[in-house]
Amino acid sequence: MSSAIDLLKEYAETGTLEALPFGHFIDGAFAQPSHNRTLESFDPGRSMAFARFTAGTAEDVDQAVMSSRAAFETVWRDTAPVERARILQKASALILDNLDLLAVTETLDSGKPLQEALGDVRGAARTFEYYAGACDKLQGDSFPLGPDHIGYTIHEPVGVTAHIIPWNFPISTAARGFAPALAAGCTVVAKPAEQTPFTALLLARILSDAGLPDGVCNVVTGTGRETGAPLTAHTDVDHITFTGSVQTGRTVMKTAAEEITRVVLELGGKSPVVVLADCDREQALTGVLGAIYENAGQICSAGSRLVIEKSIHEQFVGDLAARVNALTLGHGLEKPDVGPVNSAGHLAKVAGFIDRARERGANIVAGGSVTHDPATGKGWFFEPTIVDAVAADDELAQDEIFGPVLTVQVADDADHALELANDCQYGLVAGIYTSNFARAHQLARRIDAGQIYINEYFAGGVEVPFGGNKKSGFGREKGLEGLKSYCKTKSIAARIT
Ligand code: TXE
Repeated sequence: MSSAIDLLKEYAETGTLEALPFGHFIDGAFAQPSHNRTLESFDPGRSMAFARFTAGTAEDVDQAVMSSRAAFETVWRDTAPVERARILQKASALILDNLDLLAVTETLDSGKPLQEALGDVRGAARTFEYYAGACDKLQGDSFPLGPDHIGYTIHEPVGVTAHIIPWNFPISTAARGFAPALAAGCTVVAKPAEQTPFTALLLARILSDAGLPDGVCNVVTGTGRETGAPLTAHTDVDHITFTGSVQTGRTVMKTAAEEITRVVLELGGKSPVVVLADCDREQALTGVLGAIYENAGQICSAGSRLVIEKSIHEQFVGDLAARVNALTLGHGLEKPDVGPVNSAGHLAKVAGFIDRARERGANIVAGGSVTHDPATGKGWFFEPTIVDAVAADDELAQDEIFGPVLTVQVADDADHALELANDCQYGLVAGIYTSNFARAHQLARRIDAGQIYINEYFAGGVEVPFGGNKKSGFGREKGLEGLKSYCKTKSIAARIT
Protein backbone atom coordinates (compact mmCIF):
# COMPACT_ATOMS: atom_id res chain seq x y z
CA MET A 1 0.00 0.00 0.00
CA SER A 2 1.53 3.35 -1.03
CA SER A 3 1.85 5.91 1.74
CA ALA A 4 0.65 9.49 1.36
CA ILE A 5 4.27 10.58 0.93
CA ASP A 6 4.79 8.12 -1.97
CA LEU A 7 1.53 9.21 -3.58
CA LEU A 8 2.39 12.90 -3.28
CA LYS A 9 5.80 12.24 -4.81
CA GLU A 10 4.26 10.23 -7.66
CA TYR A 11 1.74 13.01 -8.34
CA ALA A 12 4.44 15.69 -8.29
CA GLU A 13 6.54 13.70 -10.76
CA THR A 14 3.88 12.34 -13.13
CA GLY A 15 0.82 14.59 -12.71
CA THR A 16 -1.37 11.54 -12.08
CA LEU A 17 -1.62 8.37 -9.95
CA GLU A 18 -1.14 4.90 -11.33
CA ALA A 19 -3.51 3.37 -8.79
CA LEU A 20 -6.56 5.22 -10.13
CA PRO A 21 -9.15 2.76 -11.41
CA PHE A 22 -10.54 2.84 -14.94
CA GLY A 23 -13.86 1.54 -16.29
CA HIS A 24 -17.19 0.90 -14.62
CA PHE A 25 -17.28 -1.52 -11.71
CA ILE A 26 -19.88 -4.11 -12.72
CA ASP A 27 -20.38 -7.67 -11.50
CA GLY A 28 -17.35 -7.63 -9.24
CA ALA A 29 -14.77 -6.30 -11.73
CA PHE A 30 -13.77 -3.29 -13.77
CA ALA A 31 -15.80 -3.74 -16.94
CA GLN A 32 -15.28 -2.77 -20.55
CA PRO A 33 -17.65 0.13 -21.26
CA SER A 34 -20.11 0.01 -24.15
CA HIS A 35 -18.22 2.87 -25.85
CA ASN A 36 -14.65 4.08 -25.71
CA ARG A 37 -15.58 7.63 -24.80
CA THR A 38 -13.82 9.12 -21.79
CA LEU A 39 -14.05 12.30 -19.74
CA GLU A 40 -11.33 14.21 -17.90
CA SER A 41 -11.18 14.66 -14.16
CA PHE A 42 -9.62 17.92 -12.98
CA ASP A 43 -7.43 18.77 -10.02
CA PRO A 44 -9.15 21.99 -8.85
CA GLY A 45 -6.02 23.11 -7.00
CA ARG A 46 -4.08 23.25 -10.26
CA SER A 47 -7.03 23.75 -12.63
CA MET A 48 -5.61 20.91 -14.74
CA ALA A 49 -6.85 17.49 -15.82
CA PHE A 50 -5.07 14.67 -13.99
CA ALA A 51 -6.90 11.53 -15.14
CA ARG A 52 -9.51 10.18 -17.50
CA PHE A 53 -12.51 8.04 -16.72
CA THR A 54 -15.24 6.29 -18.67
CA ALA A 55 -18.25 8.20 -19.96
CA GLY A 56 -21.06 5.73 -19.36
CA THR A 57 -24.22 5.26 -21.37
CA ALA A 58 -27.71 3.89 -20.76
CA GLU A 59 -26.37 0.53 -21.97
CA ASP A 60 -23.75 0.44 -19.19
CA VAL A 61 -26.40 1.44 -16.67
CA ASP A 62 -28.65 -1.35 -17.86
CA GLN A 63 -25.85 -3.88 -17.47
CA ALA A 64 -25.14 -2.65 -13.93
CA VAL A 65 -28.82 -2.76 -12.94
CA MET A 66 -29.22 -6.27 -14.35
CA SER A 67 -26.17 -7.39 -12.41
CA SER A 68 -27.56 -5.81 -9.26
CA ARG A 69 -31.00 -7.36 -9.78
CA ALA A 70 -29.54 -10.83 -10.25
CA ALA A 71 -27.28 -10.46 -7.19
CA PHE A 72 -30.25 -9.28 -5.12
CA GLU A 73 -32.47 -12.17 -6.06
CA THR A 74 -29.95 -14.97 -6.04
CA VAL A 75 -27.54 -14.02 -3.25
CA TRP A 76 -27.70 -10.91 -1.16
CA ARG A 77 -31.27 -10.70 0.13
CA ASP A 78 -30.89 -14.22 1.50
CA THR A 79 -27.36 -13.84 2.85
CA ALA A 80 -27.51 -14.26 6.62
CA PRO A 81 -27.46 -10.88 8.38
CA VAL A 82 -24.44 -11.91 10.44
CA GLU A 83 -22.55 -12.69 7.23
CA ARG A 84 -23.50 -9.30 5.79
CA ALA A 85 -22.22 -7.77 9.02
CA ARG A 86 -18.86 -9.51 8.73
CA ILE A 87 -18.37 -8.27 5.16
CA LEU A 88 -19.24 -4.67 6.07
CA GLN A 89 -16.93 -4.84 9.09
CA LYS A 90 -14.12 -6.13 6.88
CA ALA A 91 -14.83 -3.34 4.37
CA SER A 92 -14.48 -0.81 7.19
CA ALA A 93 -11.03 -2.20 8.02
CA LEU A 94 -9.99 -2.23 4.34
CA ILE A 95 -11.06 1.40 3.90
CA LEU A 96 -8.65 2.29 6.70
CA ASP A 97 -5.93 0.13 5.11
CA ASN A 98 -6.42 2.24 1.96
CA LEU A 99 -6.72 5.52 3.87
CA ASP A 100 -3.91 7.37 2.08
CA LEU A 101 -4.86 6.35 -1.44
CA LEU A 102 -8.52 7.19 -0.88
CA ALA A 103 -7.75 10.54 0.77
CA VAL A 104 -5.16 11.70 -1.77
CA THR A 105 -7.52 10.68 -4.60
CA GLU A 106 -10.37 12.57 -2.94
CA THR A 107 -8.23 15.68 -2.60
CA LEU A 108 -7.15 15.56 -6.24
CA ASP A 109 -10.69 15.01 -7.47
CA SER A 110 -12.56 17.44 -5.23
CA GLY A 111 -9.87 19.96 -4.24
CA LYS A 112 -10.54 19.65 -0.51
CA PRO A 113 -7.61 19.94 1.94
CA LEU A 114 -5.98 16.58 2.63
CA GLN A 115 -6.73 16.71 6.36
CA GLU A 116 -10.44 17.01 5.51
CA ALA A 117 -10.22 14.16 2.99
CA LEU A 118 -8.55 11.97 5.62
CA GLY A 119 -11.43 12.80 7.96
CA ASP A 120 -13.96 11.88 5.27
CA VAL A 121 -12.30 8.52 4.63
CA ARG A 122 -12.17 7.71 8.35
CA GLY A 123 -15.84 8.73 8.50
CA ALA A 124 -16.63 6.34 5.64
CA ALA A 125 -14.92 3.50 7.54
CA ARG A 126 -16.93 4.39 10.64
CA THR A 127 -20.15 4.38 8.58
CA PHE A 128 -19.50 0.78 7.46
CA GLU A 129 -18.61 -0.17 11.03
CA TYR A 130 -21.85 1.37 12.34
CA TYR A 131 -24.11 -0.35 9.81
CA ALA A 132 -22.22 -3.63 10.16
CA GLY A 133 -23.51 -3.62 13.72
CA ALA A 134 -27.08 -3.05 12.55
CA CYS A 135 -27.39 -5.93 10.04
CA ASP A 136 -28.60 -8.49 12.58
CA LYS A 137 -30.73 -6.08 14.59
CA LEU A 138 -33.42 -5.32 12.04
CA GLN A 139 -36.09 -6.59 14.36
CA GLY A 140 -39.80 -6.37 13.72
CA ASP A 141 -42.70 -5.98 16.16
CA SER A 142 -45.34 -8.37 17.37
CA PHE A 143 -48.92 -7.36 18.05
CA PRO A 144 -51.36 -8.44 20.75
CA LEU A 145 -54.29 -9.76 18.69
CA GLY A 146 -55.76 -12.03 21.31
CA PRO A 147 -55.63 -15.82 21.81
CA ASP A 148 -56.74 -16.73 18.27
CA HIS A 149 -54.24 -14.76 16.25
CA ILE A 150 -50.61 -13.90 15.96
CA GLY A 151 -49.36 -10.73 14.28
CA TYR A 152 -45.87 -9.48 13.54
CA THR A 153 -43.80 -7.38 11.13
CA ILE A 154 -40.64 -8.19 9.25
CA HIS A 155 -38.32 -5.73 7.49
CA GLU A 156 -37.48 -6.79 3.97
CA PRO A 157 -34.87 -5.13 1.74
CA VAL A 158 -36.43 -2.84 -0.89
CA GLY A 159 -34.31 -4.34 -3.70
CA VAL A 160 -32.02 -2.61 -6.20
CA THR A 161 -31.06 0.86 -4.96
CA ALA A 162 -29.66 3.68 -7.12
CA HIS A 163 -27.29 6.21 -5.56
CA ILE A 164 -26.65 9.53 -7.29
CA ILE A 165 -23.60 11.06 -5.65
CA PRO A 166 -22.43 14.71 -5.70
CA TRP A 167 -18.90 16.09 -5.96
CA ASN A 168 -18.53 17.80 -2.60
CA PHE A 169 -18.36 14.68 -0.37
CA PRO A 170 -17.87 11.81 -2.80
CA ILE A 171 -16.73 9.03 -0.47
CA SER A 172 -18.81 10.18 2.50
CA THR A 173 -22.01 10.31 0.46
CA ALA A 174 -21.28 6.97 -1.18
CA ALA A 175 -20.64 5.35 2.21
CA ARG A 176 -23.74 6.79 3.87
CA GLY A 177 -25.85 5.31 1.06
CA PHE A 178 -24.05 2.04 0.36
CA ALA A 179 -23.59 0.89 3.96
CA PRO A 180 -27.24 1.00 5.14
CA ALA A 181 -28.47 -0.32 1.78
CA LEU A 182 -26.13 -3.31 1.98
CA ALA A 183 -26.87 -3.82 5.68
CA ALA A 184 -30.58 -4.05 4.89
CA GLY A 185 -29.95 -6.65 2.16
CA CYS A 186 -30.31 -4.32 -0.84
CA THR A 187 -27.99 -4.19 -3.81
CA VAL A 188 -26.43 -0.99 -5.14
CA VAL A 189 -25.87 0.80 -8.44
CA ALA A 190 -24.08 4.11 -7.96
CA LYS A 191 -23.37 7.03 -10.25
CA PRO A 192 -20.69 9.35 -8.81
CA ALA A 193 -20.52 12.96 -9.98
CA GLU A 194 -18.59 13.48 -13.20
CA GLN A 195 -16.22 15.83 -11.34
CA THR A 196 -15.24 13.20 -8.76
CA PRO A 197 -15.59 9.63 -10.05
CA PHE A 198 -12.68 7.80 -8.44
CA THR A 199 -13.34 7.13 -4.76
CA ALA A 200 -16.71 5.46 -5.43
CA LEU A 201 -14.93 3.10 -7.85
CA LEU A 202 -12.21 2.40 -5.28
CA LEU A 203 -14.87 1.81 -2.64
CA ALA A 204 -16.68 -0.73 -4.85
CA ARG A 205 -13.42 -2.63 -5.31
CA ILE A 206 -12.71 -2.55 -1.58
CA LEU A 207 -16.18 -3.97 -0.88
CA SER A 208 -15.47 -6.73 -3.35
CA ASP A 209 -12.12 -7.42 -1.66
CA ALA A 210 -14.00 -7.59 1.65
CA GLY A 211 -16.06 -10.46 0.29
CA LEU A 212 -19.13 -8.74 -1.14
CA PRO A 213 -20.55 -11.09 -3.79
CA ASP A 214 -20.25 -9.99 -7.43
CA GLY A 215 -22.99 -7.66 -8.59
CA VAL A 216 -24.05 -6.53 -5.13
CA CYS A 217 -22.34 -3.14 -5.57
CA ASN A 218 -21.89 -1.67 -9.05
CA VAL A 219 -20.58 1.78 -10.02
CA VAL A 220 -21.12 3.44 -13.39
CA THR A 221 -19.30 6.68 -14.18
CA GLY A 222 -20.43 9.42 -16.54
CA THR A 223 -22.53 12.53 -16.79
CA GLY A 224 -25.86 13.15 -15.12
CA ARG A 225 -27.67 13.27 -18.43
CA GLU A 226 -26.13 10.14 -19.94
CA THR A 227 -25.85 7.87 -16.90
CA GLY A 228 -27.69 9.47 -13.96
CA ALA A 229 -30.93 9.99 -15.87
CA PRO A 230 -31.17 6.42 -17.28
CA LEU A 231 -30.34 5.04 -13.84
CA THR A 232 -33.13 6.95 -12.11
CA ALA A 233 -35.56 6.05 -14.91
CA HIS A 234 -34.67 2.35 -14.91
CA THR A 235 -37.70 0.15 -14.38
CA ASP A 236 -35.67 -2.36 -12.35
CA VAL A 237 -34.54 0.19 -9.73
CA ASP A 238 -36.64 0.07 -6.56
CA HIS A 239 -35.24 3.05 -4.65
CA ILE A 240 -33.24 6.20 -5.43
CA THR A 241 -31.02 8.06 -2.98
CA PHE A 242 -30.20 11.40 -4.56
CA THR A 243 -27.89 14.09 -3.19
CA GLY A 244 -27.50 17.23 -5.29
CA SER A 245 -29.24 20.38 -6.42
CA VAL A 246 -32.93 21.23 -6.01
CA GLN A 247 -33.32 21.46 -9.77
CA THR A 248 -31.92 18.00 -10.48
CA GLY A 249 -33.72 16.62 -7.42
CA ARG A 250 -36.99 17.82 -8.91
CA THR A 251 -36.16 16.07 -12.21
CA VAL A 252 -35.26 12.87 -10.35
CA MET A 253 -38.51 12.99 -8.37
CA LYS A 254 -40.57 13.47 -11.54
CA THR A 255 -38.74 10.56 -13.17
CA ALA A 256 -39.28 8.40 -10.09
CA ALA A 257 -43.00 9.22 -10.17
CA GLU A 258 -43.36 7.35 -13.48
CA GLU A 259 -42.49 4.00 -11.89
CA ILE A 260 -43.54 4.96 -8.33
CA THR A 261 -39.90 4.42 -7.32
CA ARG A 262 -39.04 5.34 -3.74
CA VAL A 263 -36.83 8.42 -3.30
CA VAL A 264 -34.76 10.08 -0.63
CA LEU A 265 -33.74 13.61 -1.64
CA GLU A 266 -30.95 15.55 0.04
CA LEU A 267 -30.90 18.89 -1.75
CA GLY A 268 -28.68 21.30 0.10
CA GLY A 269 -29.43 24.27 2.26
CA LYS A 270 -28.87 27.78 3.49
CA SER A 271 -28.41 26.95 7.11
CA PRO A 272 -28.50 29.60 9.86
CA VAL A 273 -26.07 29.77 12.76
CA VAL A 274 -27.90 31.69 15.48
CA VAL A 275 -25.44 33.42 17.82
CA LEU A 276 -27.02 35.04 20.87
CA ALA A 277 -25.42 37.69 23.07
CA ASP A 278 -24.93 35.28 25.99
CA CYS A 279 -22.87 32.78 23.97
CA ASP A 280 -19.33 31.70 24.77
CA ARG A 281 -17.62 34.01 22.24
CA GLU A 282 -14.61 31.82 21.58
CA GLN A 283 -16.77 28.74 21.07
CA ALA A 284 -19.08 30.63 18.72
CA LEU A 285 -16.24 32.19 16.68
CA THR A 286 -14.59 28.80 16.17
CA GLY A 287 -17.93 27.21 15.33
CA VAL A 288 -19.01 29.86 12.83
CA LEU A 289 -15.62 29.77 11.09
CA GLY A 290 -15.63 25.98 10.63
CA ALA A 291 -19.31 25.93 9.67
CA ILE A 292 -18.74 27.92 6.49
CA TYR A 293 -15.09 27.61 5.44
CA GLU A 294 -14.61 23.85 5.75
CA ASN A 295 -14.51 22.34 2.22
CA ALA A 296 -14.56 25.97 0.96
CA GLY A 297 -18.23 26.17 1.94
CA GLN A 298 -19.23 23.38 -0.46
CA ILE A 299 -21.26 21.55 2.14
CA CYS A 300 -25.00 21.09 1.96
CA SER A 301 -25.16 21.66 5.71
CA ALA A 302 -22.69 24.58 5.77
CA GLY A 303 -23.59 27.32 8.22
CA SER A 304 -23.84 29.92 5.49
CA ARG A 305 -25.98 32.48 7.37
CA LEU A 306 -24.75 33.98 10.61
CA VAL A 307 -27.83 35.28 12.44
CA ILE A 308 -26.40 37.38 15.24
CA GLU A 309 -27.91 39.40 18.05
CA LYS A 310 -27.48 43.13 17.51
CA SER A 311 -25.74 43.88 20.82
CA ILE A 312 -22.69 41.78 19.91
CA HIS A 313 -22.86 42.04 16.14
CA GLU A 314 -20.16 44.63 15.46
CA GLN A 315 -17.50 43.19 17.72
CA PHE A 316 -18.20 39.58 16.71
CA VAL A 317 -18.08 40.24 12.97
CA GLY A 318 -14.88 42.29 13.44
CA ASP A 319 -13.23 39.40 15.31
CA LEU A 320 -14.49 36.93 12.73
CA ALA A 321 -13.15 39.00 9.82
CA ALA A 322 -9.71 39.09 11.47
CA ARG A 323 -9.71 35.28 11.65
CA VAL A 324 -11.00 34.93 8.11
CA ASN A 325 -8.23 37.17 6.79
CA ALA A 326 -5.68 34.91 8.51
CA LEU A 327 -6.92 31.70 6.83
CA THR A 328 -4.38 30.12 4.48
CA LEU A 329 -5.34 29.18 0.93
CA GLY A 330 -3.57 26.56 -1.13
CA HIS A 331 -3.58 23.27 -3.00
CA GLY A 332 -5.39 20.61 -0.99
CA LEU A 333 -2.30 18.40 -0.79
CA GLU A 334 -0.48 21.27 1.00
CA LYS A 335 -3.08 21.07 3.80
CA PRO A 336 -4.22 24.70 3.73
CA ASP A 337 -7.08 26.02 5.87
CA VAL A 338 -9.15 26.51 2.72
CA GLY A 339 -8.80 24.78 -0.65
CA PRO A 340 -10.15 25.63 -4.10
CA VAL A 341 -13.74 25.28 -5.23
CA ASN A 342 -14.45 22.26 -7.37
CA SER A 343 -14.63 23.59 -10.93
CA ALA A 344 -14.24 26.63 -13.15
CA GLY A 345 -18.00 26.68 -13.68
CA HIS A 346 -18.67 26.59 -9.96
CA LEU A 347 -16.13 29.35 -9.30
CA ALA A 348 -17.98 31.54 -11.81
CA LYS A 349 -21.25 30.79 -10.02
CA VAL A 350 -19.84 31.79 -6.61
CA ALA A 351 -18.21 34.92 -8.06
CA GLY A 352 -21.49 35.85 -9.76
CA PHE A 353 -23.26 36.06 -6.39
CA ILE A 354 -20.64 38.46 -5.03
CA ASP A 355 -20.44 40.55 -8.22
CA ARG A 356 -24.20 41.09 -8.11
CA ALA A 357 -24.08 41.82 -4.38
CA ARG A 358 -21.35 44.40 -4.95
CA GLU A 359 -23.52 46.10 -7.58
CA ARG A 360 -26.31 46.27 -4.99
CA GLY A 361 -23.90 48.03 -2.61
CA ALA A 362 -23.24 45.06 -0.31
CA ASN A 363 -21.00 45.51 2.73
CA ILE A 364 -18.20 42.98 2.04
CA VAL A 365 -16.06 42.93 5.17
CA ALA A 366 -13.67 40.12 4.19
CA GLY A 367 -12.58 38.55 0.91
CA GLY A 368 -14.91 38.95 -2.04
CA SER A 369 -12.70 38.04 -5.01
CA VAL A 370 -11.60 35.22 -7.25
CA THR A 371 -8.00 34.30 -6.50
CA HIS A 372 -5.47 31.48 -6.99
CA ASP A 373 -3.02 29.33 -5.10
CA PRO A 374 -0.42 31.86 -3.87
CA ALA A 375 2.31 29.22 -4.33
CA THR A 376 1.61 28.43 -8.00
CA GLY A 377 -0.75 31.09 -9.34
CA LYS A 378 -3.09 28.25 -10.38
CA GLY A 379 -6.37 26.75 -9.25
CA TRP A 380 -10.01 27.75 -8.84
CA PHE A 381 -10.03 29.71 -5.61
CA PHE A 382 -12.43 32.18 -4.05
CA GLU A 383 -11.36 34.23 -1.06
CA PRO A 384 -13.10 33.37 2.21
CA THR A 385 -15.75 36.07 2.28
CA ILE A 386 -18.10 37.76 4.74
CA VAL A 387 -20.97 39.97 3.63
CA ASP A 388 -22.39 41.92 6.54
CA ALA A 389 -25.92 43.13 7.35
CA VAL A 390 -27.77 41.38 4.55
CA ALA A 391 -31.56 41.75 4.23
CA ALA A 392 -33.68 38.62 4.62
CA ASP A 393 -35.01 38.81 1.07
CA ASP A 394 -31.56 39.26 -0.54
CA GLU A 395 -30.42 36.36 -2.73
CA LEU A 396 -27.36 36.06 -0.45
CA ALA A 397 -29.73 35.13 2.39
CA GLN A 398 -32.01 32.90 0.33
CA ASP A 399 -29.96 31.01 -2.26
CA GLU A 400 -27.35 28.33 -1.81
CA ILE A 401 -24.02 29.80 -2.94
CA PHE A 402 -22.08 26.65 -2.06
CA GLY A 403 -18.83 28.53 -1.63
CA PRO A 404 -16.76 30.19 1.12
CA VAL A 405 -19.24 33.03 1.56
CA LEU A 406 -20.82 33.88 4.91
CA THR A 407 -23.93 36.06 4.93
CA VAL A 408 -24.52 38.01 8.14
CA GLN A 409 -28.07 38.83 9.28
CA VAL A 410 -28.59 41.04 12.32
CA ALA A 411 -31.35 40.12 14.81
CA ASP A 412 -32.88 42.43 17.45
CA ASP A 413 -33.30 39.56 19.92
CA ALA A 414 -33.82 35.78 20.14
CA ASP A 415 -37.37 35.94 18.72
CA HIS A 416 -36.21 37.96 15.77
CA ALA A 417 -33.30 35.52 15.29
CA LEU A 418 -35.81 32.66 15.12
CA GLU A 419 -37.86 34.56 12.54
CA LEU A 420 -34.76 35.18 10.39
CA ALA A 421 -33.57 31.58 10.79
CA ASN A 422 -36.88 30.25 9.45
CA ASP A 423 -37.30 32.87 6.72
CA CYS A 424 -35.68 30.74 4.05
CA GLN A 425 -36.75 28.21 1.42
CA TYR A 426 -34.35 25.60 2.84
CA GLY A 427 -34.47 23.69 6.14
CA LEU A 428 -31.52 21.32 6.38
CA VAL A 429 -29.68 22.12 9.63
CA ALA A 430 -29.20 25.01 12.06
CA GLY A 431 -26.64 25.98 14.68
CA ILE A 432 -27.38 27.72 17.97
CA TYR A 433 -24.80 29.35 20.23
CA THR A 434 -26.02 30.44 23.66
CA SER A 435 -25.20 29.68 27.29
CA ASN A 436 -28.92 29.55 28.13
CA PHE A 437 -29.74 25.88 27.69
CA ALA A 438 -33.48 26.28 28.08
CA ARG A 439 -33.52 28.91 25.33
CA ALA A 440 -31.32 26.74 23.13
CA HIS A 441 -33.82 23.89 23.32
CA GLN A 442 -36.81 26.18 22.83
CA LEU A 443 -35.18 27.51 19.66
CA ALA A 444 -34.22 23.98 18.59
CA ARG A 445 -37.89 22.98 18.68
CA ARG A 446 -39.06 25.96 16.68
CA ILE A 447 -36.42 26.12 13.97
CA ASP A 448 -37.67 24.36 10.85
CA ALA A 449 -34.69 22.12 10.03
CA GLY A 450 -33.86 18.43 10.04
CA GLN A 451 -30.97 18.71 12.48
CA ILE A 452 -29.96 21.26 15.12
CA TYR A 453 -26.46 21.73 16.53
CA ILE A 454 -26.15 23.43 19.91
CA ASN A 455 -22.80 25.01 20.85
CA GLU A 456 -20.91 22.84 18.35
CA TYR A 457 -21.64 23.06 14.66
CA PHE A 458 -21.52 19.63 12.94
CA ALA A 459 -21.87 17.87 16.33
CA GLY A 460 -22.91 14.24 16.02
CA GLY A 461 -21.81 11.46 13.71
CA VAL A 462 -23.23 8.60 11.70
CA GLU A 463 -25.45 7.68 14.67
CA VAL A 464 -27.58 10.82 14.22
CA PRO A 465 -30.23 10.99 11.46
CA PHE A 466 -29.61 13.60 8.79
CA GLY A 467 -31.87 15.15 6.17
CA GLY A 468 -33.89 18.21 5.37
CA ASN A 469 -37.23 19.96 5.47
CA LYS A 470 -38.72 22.35 2.91
CA LYS A 471 -36.60 22.59 -0.28
CA SER A 472 -33.76 20.72 1.40
CA GLY A 473 -35.65 17.56 0.52
CA PHE A 474 -37.08 14.71 2.52
CA GLY A 475 -36.16 11.33 3.92
CA ARG A 476 -33.40 10.71 6.42
CA GLU A 477 -29.95 9.22 6.06
CA LYS A 478 -27.56 8.07 8.80
CA GLY A 479 -28.59 6.47 12.08
CA LEU A 480 -31.07 3.64 12.33
CA GLU A 481 -33.57 6.00 10.72
CA GLY A 482 -31.42 5.92 7.57
CA LEU A 483 -31.72 2.15 7.46
CA LYS A 484 -35.51 2.37 7.20
CA SER A 485 -35.31 3.85 3.69
CA TYR A 486 -33.83 0.56 2.52
CA CYS A 487 -36.46 -1.63 4.19
CA LYS A 488 -40.06 -2.48 3.40
CA THR A 489 -42.17 -3.34 6.41
CA LYS A 490 -44.33 -6.39 5.90
CA SER A 491 -47.15 -7.16 8.35
CA ILE A 492 -48.16 -10.75 8.84
CA ALA A 493 -51.25 -11.82 10.76
CA ALA A 494 -52.46 -15.37 11.19
CA ARG A 495 -55.24 -17.31 12.83
CA ILE A 496 -53.70 -19.91 15.09
CA THR A 497 -56.76 -21.65 16.50
O1 TXE B 1 -25.66 19.45 -9.06
P1 TXE B 1 -26.48 18.27 -9.70
P2 TXE B 1 -24.41 20.27 -9.62
C1 TXE B 1 -26.00 22.20 -5.18
C2 TXE B 1 -25.02 23.34 -5.05
C3 TXE B 1 -24.40 23.40 -6.40
C4 TXE B 1 -25.59 23.05 -7.28
C5 TXE B 1 -25.28 22.53 -8.65
O2 TXE B 1 -25.72 24.52 -4.77
O3 TXE B 1 -23.89 24.67 -6.71
O4 TXE B 1 -26.28 22.06 -6.55
O5 TXE B 1 -24.34 21.45 -8.57
C6 TXE B 1 -26.22 13.99 -11.18
N1 TXE B 1 -30.58 12.58 -13.50
N2 TXE B 1 -25.45 20.94 -4.68
O6 TXE B 1 -24.75 20.82 -10.96
O7 TXE B 1 -26.75 18.51 -11.13
C7 TXE B 1 -24.84 14.56 -11.39
O8 TXE B 1 -24.15 13.87 -12.42
C8 TXE B 1 -29.87 11.94 -12.56
C9 TXE B 1 -25.84 20.58 -3.35
O9 TXE B 1 -23.21 19.43 -9.53
O10 TXE B 1 -27.66 18.09 -8.83
C10 TXE B 1 -24.25 14.39 -10.00
O11 TXE B 1 -23.86 13.05 -9.84
N3 TXE B 1 -28.72 12.43 -12.04
C11 TXE B 1 -25.39 19.27 -2.98
C12 TXE B 1 -25.45 14.69 -9.09
O12 TXE B 1 -26.61 14.50 -9.91
C13 TXE B 1 -28.29 13.62 -12.50
C14 TXE B 1 -24.29 18.60 -3.63
C15 TXE B 1 -25.47 16.11 -8.53
O13 TXE B 1 -25.48 17.02 -9.60
C16 TXE B 1 -29.00 14.34 -13.49
C17 TXE B 1 -24.03 19.06 -4.97
C18 TXE B 1 -30.20 13.77 -13.99
N4 TXE B 1 -30.95 14.37 -14.91
C19 TXE B 1 -24.59 20.22 -5.43
N5 TXE B 1 -28.34 15.49 -13.72
C20 TXE B 1 -25.77 18.71 -1.68
N6 TXE B 1 -27.05 18.50 -1.45
O14 TXE B 1 -24.90 18.40 -0.88
C21 TXE B 1 -27.26 15.51 -12.92
N7 TXE B 1 -27.21 14.38 -12.18
